[in-house]
Amino acid sequence: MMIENRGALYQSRRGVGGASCQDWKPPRQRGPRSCTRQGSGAPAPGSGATIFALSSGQGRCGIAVIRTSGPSSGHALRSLTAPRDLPPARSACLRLLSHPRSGEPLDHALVLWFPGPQSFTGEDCAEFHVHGGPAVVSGVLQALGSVPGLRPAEAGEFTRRAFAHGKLSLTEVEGLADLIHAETEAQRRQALRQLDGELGHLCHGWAKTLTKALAHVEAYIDFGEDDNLEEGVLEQADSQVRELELALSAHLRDARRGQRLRSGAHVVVAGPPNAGKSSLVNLLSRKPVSIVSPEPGTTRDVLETPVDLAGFPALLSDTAGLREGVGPVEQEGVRRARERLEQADLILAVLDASDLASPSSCNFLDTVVVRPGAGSPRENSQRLLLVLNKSDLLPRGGPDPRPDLPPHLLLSCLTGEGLNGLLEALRKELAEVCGDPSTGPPLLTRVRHQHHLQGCLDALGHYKQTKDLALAAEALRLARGHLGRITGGGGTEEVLDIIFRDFCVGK
Ligand SMILES: Nc1nc2c(ncn2[C@@H]2O[C@H](COP(=O)(O)OP(=O)(O)OP(=O)(O)O)[C@@H](O)[C@H]2O)c(=O)[nH]1
Ligand SMILES: [Mg+2]
Repeated sequence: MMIENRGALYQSRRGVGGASCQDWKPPRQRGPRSCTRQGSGAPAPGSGATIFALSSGQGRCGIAVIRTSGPSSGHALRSLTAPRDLPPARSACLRLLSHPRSGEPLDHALVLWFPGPQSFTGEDCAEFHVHGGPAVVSGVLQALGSVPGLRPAEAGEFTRRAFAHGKLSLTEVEGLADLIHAETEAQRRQALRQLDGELGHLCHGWAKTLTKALAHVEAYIDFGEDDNLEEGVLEQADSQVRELELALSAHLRDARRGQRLRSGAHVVVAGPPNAGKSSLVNLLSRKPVSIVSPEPGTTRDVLETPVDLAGFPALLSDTAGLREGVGPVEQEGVRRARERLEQADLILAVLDASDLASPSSCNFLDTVVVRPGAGSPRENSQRLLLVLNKSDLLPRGGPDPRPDLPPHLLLSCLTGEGLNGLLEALRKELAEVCGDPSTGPPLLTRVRHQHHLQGCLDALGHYKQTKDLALAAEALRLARGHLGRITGGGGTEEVLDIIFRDFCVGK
């Protein structure tokens, strides 16, 4: 905030010097309002009914878990089980399940009773751990459907109820969705950290700082002329805002990383023809994605495959060998390869170690890899790993084929020698590209987080620019509102619908 005109502004608010703040109302609440989890406030759509669903995966399996949530859960449990009394809370008990109408036995199952609010959803919940045969599962689901007040759950409805009852914040809900969809180790770690509330805690910490700054500004508005007001309250608010701006900007710069961790980094394999690019793609993806042949120019299109690369999710692209003076089809392949290179987060540059002096190798080194001393590092945040393939063709134990090259790895796709080293290098590179979920601050994994962080920063920008104390306080409130919305405060129904759509029925 520009504080040089403070005195005049303070006067203007008191109606002495101007009308700019005539409509301003005294702050209703000056004490710290922490942004603790309170639930969404709104009841989950359709809450009141008791819902049930199969919560474990579909298909034949050893054990299947069916659960209910809602006020009739206890009644449902009693209706299906013999003996009919409720088991002790949160203890597994073996019960005979039978159909409440026909009395037909359905299964011997472990049942659990979770009286609300100490349950996943915060409501009364019951779980039936039945044998996983399709007929058992459908029999128990039908039996539950025959209990009055029960209906099948919709996708994500259990989690939506947990959110509505303040059991999970929105970032934790997202963490849970990510955990269910996690396919790689890094994704699992990241999702678990988010589910554990790390991102939420970070936002709460930021919101607390804003609450303090706001309290200082409001105190000045109310008591600016009083002698007993601590010296420099506005300066304190300004320095709190400055620190926060730095922290938020740093996180925003890293936002792409978290998103890559959720959706996969773009790893593009490129190089001159016949270097072994397709062989490497097949080796890394452990399946025959691309045709491999001794004929240069075999790959002409971009071939994509999602892979787990050293624990990180990646979209691996095989591309046409880069060379000039070829027919129109291959030329188009080369154009597509170059286009894909532009979009890469990480380039796996492959050269034939036994053919480094060829014109296509030299050209690739000059144009894509950039030799040491030849120019600037890569412009954007794009990273590159240089791989010299076909090391088996080099004399055993011989000298490095080109010591003047940038740092590189020797590999043989044929024998697999050097693969572990490459995977380790990939792990390090991808930890840079996607962020390392084992260490460091929690990542912003969604555009939604990025949007609100940017909104918060914009509001702080207004705070700094305005000379009007009332507007400055309003900007701080706006900034805090953005942080609150990351964890779910005041979330609109549409946002909630989008987030809960990621869930399956039974979660
Ligand atoms: N000796 C040896 N041969 C290899 C190795 N890797 C690949 N090759 C052979 O090199 C030839 C070209 O391999 P590809 O994987 O098709 O090469 P590419 O770079 O995809 O080729 P284009 O698609 O034509 O650009 C094939 O005959 C492979 O068997 C290796 O590590 N050692
Ligand atoms: Mg190929």
